[in-house]
Amino acid sequence: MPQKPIVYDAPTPEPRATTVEAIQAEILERLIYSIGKDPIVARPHDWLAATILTVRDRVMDRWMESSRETWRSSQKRVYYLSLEFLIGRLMRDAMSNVGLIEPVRDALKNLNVDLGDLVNLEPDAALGNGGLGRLAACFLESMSSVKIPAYGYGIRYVHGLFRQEMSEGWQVELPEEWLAHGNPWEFERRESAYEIGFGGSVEPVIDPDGIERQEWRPNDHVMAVAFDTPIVGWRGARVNTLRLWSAQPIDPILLDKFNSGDHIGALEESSRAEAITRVLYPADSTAAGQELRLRQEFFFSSASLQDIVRRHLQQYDELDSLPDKVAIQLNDTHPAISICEMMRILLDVHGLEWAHAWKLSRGVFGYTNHTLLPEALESWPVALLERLLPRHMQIIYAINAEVLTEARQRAQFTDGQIANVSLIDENGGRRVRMGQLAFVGSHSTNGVSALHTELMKKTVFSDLHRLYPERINNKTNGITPRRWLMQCNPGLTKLITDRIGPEFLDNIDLLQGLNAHADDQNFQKQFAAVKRDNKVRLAKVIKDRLGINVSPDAMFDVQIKRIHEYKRQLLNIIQTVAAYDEIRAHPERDWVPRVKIFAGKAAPGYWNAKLTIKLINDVAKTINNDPSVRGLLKVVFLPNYNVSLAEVIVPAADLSEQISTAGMEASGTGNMKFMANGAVTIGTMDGANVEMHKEVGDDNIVIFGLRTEEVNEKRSTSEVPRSSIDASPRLMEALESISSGVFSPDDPNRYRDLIGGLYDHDWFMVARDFDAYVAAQSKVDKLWSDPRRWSSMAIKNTARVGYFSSDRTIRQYAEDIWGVSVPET
Ligand code: 26V
Repeated sequence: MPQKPIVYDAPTPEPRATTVEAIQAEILERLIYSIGKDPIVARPHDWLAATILTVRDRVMDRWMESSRETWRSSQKRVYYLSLEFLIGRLMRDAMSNVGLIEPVRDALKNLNVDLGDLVNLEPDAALGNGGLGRLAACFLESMSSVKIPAYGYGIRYVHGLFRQEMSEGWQVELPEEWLAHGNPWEFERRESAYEIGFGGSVEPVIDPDGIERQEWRPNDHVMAVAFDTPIVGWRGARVNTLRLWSAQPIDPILLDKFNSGDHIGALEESSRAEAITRVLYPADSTAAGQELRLRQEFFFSSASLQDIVRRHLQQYDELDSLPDKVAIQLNDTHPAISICEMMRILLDVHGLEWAHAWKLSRGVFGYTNHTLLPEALESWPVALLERLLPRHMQIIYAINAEVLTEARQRAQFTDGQIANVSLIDENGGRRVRMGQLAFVGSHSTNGVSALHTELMKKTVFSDLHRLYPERINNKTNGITPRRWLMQCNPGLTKLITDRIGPEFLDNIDLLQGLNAHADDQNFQKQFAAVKRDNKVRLAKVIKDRLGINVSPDAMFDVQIKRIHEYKRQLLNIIQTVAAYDEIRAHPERDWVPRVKIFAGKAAPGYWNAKLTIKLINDVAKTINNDPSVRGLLKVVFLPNYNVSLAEVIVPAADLSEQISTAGMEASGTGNMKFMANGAVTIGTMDGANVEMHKEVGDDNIVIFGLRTEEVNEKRSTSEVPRSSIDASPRLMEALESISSGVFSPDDPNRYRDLIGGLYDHDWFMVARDFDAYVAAQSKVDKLWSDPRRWSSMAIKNTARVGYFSSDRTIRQYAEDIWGVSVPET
């Protein structure tokens, strides 16, 4: 039902002035009238809030204009559903995108406040685990920048990803409090609140027109309340909305209980509701399987779907146009229950017939797969779904019946193939496979790099691919060049601008213009000088946080990402130990000084990952304190890796470690950030590394190791890793020193099992790839020893990063999946 006619041309006040004087006056005004602080007693957080409010004001007019424009022109809207948005800080991003950095800096200076200090005070919004969440954040920014009417939908977790501290080299998890000082960016929308049901029963009811429908009668309810954050694109192209849902009790004081004197009972009820959005699940490699996680998934899916359908009806007053006006992208399977919720709304609330609803629904959804690791593929016990979401379970059975009948009749599938495509996994206790649900409920299923997409077709989704051969497509990931080049590396941005002009700021492909300067000695020197400045800055962070001195003239060799066996931090640290042995054995040789920099969080329950962190710290302690190393090798583990820390480390990297076991990293996006900032990659033929290799050419990247097929072969034959260890005295020596306690004299057996795994199965090919990795590192040393060669490679990496812009990725989603036209500029 249309609620109220929309008036498109209502008056708005003049946009706020952007002069230094106007900004300065407004910051003061905000401080006094919005924060309630006298400038003479205001604390840094008060200045930060006042500054954010002042910046926010300057995106409001564009925000309103963007949404009016979408209403006025009846454009299709894109909804990006993600349980994670790893945003980091927003203030510098927003200021930079609307060109306010300089005037705000000057205004604050006049008020005796340093902008840099405020920027570093803003909490880092870590509502995500790693690559998947950061991709969602890059996509939001790109959708605004390329002018697509879009909404991000997610959860407003009270606690984002845990804060990592070190206790004697072990990871300790502490709760993170990003909302402790309030969040000036967000607008609470109490009027946009929806009831979310759980549990209860399903009853058939007869419509007035005699048709039987199903009605879900949940016995448990919570409210989803919207909090909106504006996301502004480059040069203010458009402002989209990130809408995050917060769970609140239906009636804050549950009057009946309250009146009957059960004050405590009423409050218990309210904390039970709020528990749903209290904390982000901190594992990104194993499906959690807890009921609370499923509640989170349904809670945010249902709220988002109700909101989307309400907005559509308000504008169009009918549902047939849904696929023409709405595209919903599912970021992995976490929001896949949305497909059932859409069907429930269409069937039970709006009385559509099954076939009609199914066609509309499938026309709307697209699904992105981000991992093929079996342990990360979500599935839920049928019994749990039946209890928590009985109507949705019925719908899953109905979808399954339709798909399996089609498989049998049209495609003549065998029993084995039927079992593969079924939404119900019958091995062990019966479970619903969310990947299969997402695939069959969408018109598009995409992978995130060329290699990953091919593997999807061959492995997890092979039979579904046979049944629906048009559905799988590739959309190689990207990163936003605004945050990951222009903002985090102003020195390099200025150098590039001086050399090829500022046009690349608006068309990142123009970085190609740098190719012509890659061998220009003068430019090489300037490029290296910028890198050195960034290394000096990082060296200071290392000194401040860890008390370790590192030389900015050494090669900064960096591996920063979640700690996981498939990412092989273990391979890197074993090679470090081998290098340590070599340096001591051959002090007379010409060693290239290196600083090995690690950072990353381990899932709290992932023992081998946590042990790897401890190993890195143990090795660091030994090597950094051994005088016979003469400073030629340093090892650094920077605690509490997050977006803000990445923004300091990435511009300072010389060498980017992208060394996952081939076939296991779906894409990687850190690899692209380093490339943009002129680091050389050492990597395997995995994920998007394959495409980076293609873009920069074999001479400008160092590739090593087993290819995907070789990994599969090794795993399927009886070949044992022992032979690679026996054949490599260097490896054997390093393994023996670690496993016998050289780095853990306080607990000599600490690493026995971890290293034992390499002799035993070596699932991740650490032993098998070791010699190739060592050879690749020697090649890196050689290249480094020729500074002109190295600079030329580094420059060419930056020059050729254009393909890995998330603007390109988003344009491809828009064209191939969403059916949204993108304006040329
Ligand atoms: C899975 C799970 C399982 C249930 C518990 C919570 C949880 C949270 C996240 C995930 C997703 C894991 C998949 C993932 O993060 N994939 C990464 O996606 C990046 C963006 O496409 C890609 O660059 C990385 O290669 C890929 O590992």
